[in-house]
Amino acid sequence: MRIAVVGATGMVGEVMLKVLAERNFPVTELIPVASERSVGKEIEYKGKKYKVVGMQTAVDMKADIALFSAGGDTSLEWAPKFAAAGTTVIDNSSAWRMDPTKKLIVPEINASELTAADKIIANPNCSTIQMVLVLAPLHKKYNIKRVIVSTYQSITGTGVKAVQQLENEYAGVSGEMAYKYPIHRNAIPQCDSFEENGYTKEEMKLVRETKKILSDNTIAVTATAVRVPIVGGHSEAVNVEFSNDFDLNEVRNILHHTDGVVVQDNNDTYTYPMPMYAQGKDDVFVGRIRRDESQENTLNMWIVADNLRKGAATNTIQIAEYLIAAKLV
Ligand code: 2RA
Repeated sequence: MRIAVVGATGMVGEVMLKVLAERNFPVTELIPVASERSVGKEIEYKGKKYKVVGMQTAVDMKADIALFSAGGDTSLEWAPKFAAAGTTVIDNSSAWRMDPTKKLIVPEINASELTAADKIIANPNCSTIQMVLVLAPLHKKYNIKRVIVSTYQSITGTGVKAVQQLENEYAGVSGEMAYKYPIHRNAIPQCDSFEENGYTKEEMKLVRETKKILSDNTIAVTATAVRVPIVGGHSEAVNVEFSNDFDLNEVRNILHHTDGVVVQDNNDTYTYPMPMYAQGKDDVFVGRIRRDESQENTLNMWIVADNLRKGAATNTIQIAEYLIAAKLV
């Protein structure tokens, strides 16, 4: 497979290259793509050096699949050009996620929706992916009425500038700010910009994308997204109200048998998910599973995943693996 990685020099792009190699993805030719200022730079993949090329050069090389992580504006401009050249695009930005003509895919949930006609496929937001992977089997069994989610998001979700800001604050030196406020010894209740309704874009991604991926607009979702000074992954406190009652052991058993989900839930051994454990792994970890005693048919959970892996790079590559296995590319 001729594979283009668009945004190859960025944080997610670098993880995509790592995961492609780890999973021994069938890459016959790699096309690292980045903005003009990075053209000519060398990147290494499986011990071989490749020169970064520009967007139009990459379009002309007619990759089979292009894995995009280059921001919404770049995707809006260039994904259609790759698609017109016959390349199937899997995009990590929010540009196409809510487009009614585009599929929003978490392979374990809805890859079967994909057809060969899908030339631009949207990868969901990282905080959405980890939540819906856990919610999907429970929705099927108990029917979700409402979700309340509070997130505790890693600074890696913002990118290199945020990681550098935290390192500078640790070192007590001033530098470029990714956030309006210091992130060291702080929690910032704002991920991305605000919308008219007072919610942030990040919070509304959780609301809108969850309904689309679960194909159920009746699900009520509300979210609060908070940035915290950690790097290993995103954590989420999730409260779910079902139409029907549930058995806690049955919930744990359903999740234990869900592909991509690992249950870490034992108070006696202080076993619960944490970003320091999830970092570098592709699974979504769920624990602190307990009944919400304040309301019937309602469950509390704690969900953690590496936002750069299952939240971005790995989910993208799993979509590509599905396309190949289903002979859709
Ligand atoms: C964030 N989910 O964490 C967003 C984009 N990666 O900032």
